[in-house]
Amino acid sequence: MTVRIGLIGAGGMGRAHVERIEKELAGGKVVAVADLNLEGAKAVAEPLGATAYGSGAELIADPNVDAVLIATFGKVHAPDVIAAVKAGKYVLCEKPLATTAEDCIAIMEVEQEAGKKLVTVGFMRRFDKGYQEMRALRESGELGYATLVHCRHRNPTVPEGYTTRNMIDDTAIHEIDACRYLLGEEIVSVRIDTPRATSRRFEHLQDPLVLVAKTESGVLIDDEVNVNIQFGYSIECELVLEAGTIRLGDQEHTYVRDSLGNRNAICSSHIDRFHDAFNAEVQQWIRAVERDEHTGSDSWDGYAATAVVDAAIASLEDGGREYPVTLIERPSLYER
Ligand code: ISE
Repeated sequence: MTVRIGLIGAGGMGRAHVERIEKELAGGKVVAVADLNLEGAKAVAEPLGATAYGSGAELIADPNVDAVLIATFGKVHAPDVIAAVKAGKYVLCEKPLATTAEDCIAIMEVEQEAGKKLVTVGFMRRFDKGYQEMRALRESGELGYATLVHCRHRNPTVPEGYTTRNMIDDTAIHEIDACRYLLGEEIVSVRIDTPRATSRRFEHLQDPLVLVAKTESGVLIDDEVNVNIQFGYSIECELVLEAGTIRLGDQEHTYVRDSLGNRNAICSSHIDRFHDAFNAEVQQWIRAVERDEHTGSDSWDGYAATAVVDAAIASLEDGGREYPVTLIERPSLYER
């Protein structure tokens, strides 16, 4: 069976997904593309022989669409996710699931009414071999239990429309989920520290910032979010355990050694840095849809991460005070 996919969002992320589905993955075909900018949707749809729509709602209602891939901005995700679930269609929604915990709860409610998990949240780092090995080694217990996680999330630059809020809900949300995944526990409190700002930013941004969080067992997480670092896209993560540390490998495939020293190329964006992880994630989703199964992160993961985001934003607006993260009771649909 070929899974007929409807893509909502014809921007950079959406186009990268089309490219992988058409050229690198098996079992899926993009049959419809929607974007509020209809011309943008047509530009992506026409070469594929797909139908273009000017809204997510029309695409979701198309009977030729089996499953929906959402790659729009986080703040417009919720209505499309809810409509897709109500239509009984599997959804792979790019992170964040929604930009408020309230919207994530609304999504979980319709999913519970549907009676099965239909929503996968695009936390692609869970498909990165480095993070997977880190988690497996921690779980083995060989190095004792975790006490700290040090994370660094550096982007070369961001566009003018990107806000300080986005540093948390669009950028740090990756580490929030990655730490939940690595540690297997929830985050219970968070604060935002604001160091001296870089001059290489748009005036309206508070860049860099550091998110400091604590988990149920007391593990301390620090995440440097630094989105105008100029030199490239750079993700670091070190898990500190009682008897050793585990550091995420870098992005290199080869090293050059010459008169200038030892070096490897540096990625310029998440699309190349996590290319293999994205492929693994989308391929697994297509295979699962074929079998009428859920895969990957679920709406609870989307909700729990956004609840941390909400508390972090409250901290940022309140001079960096520590805020508790309060979660609703986990509905049985999402029990592990
Ligand atoms: C973007 O949406 C991503 O998901 C990238 O991984 C992240 O590095 C970037 O800051 C976000 O804006």
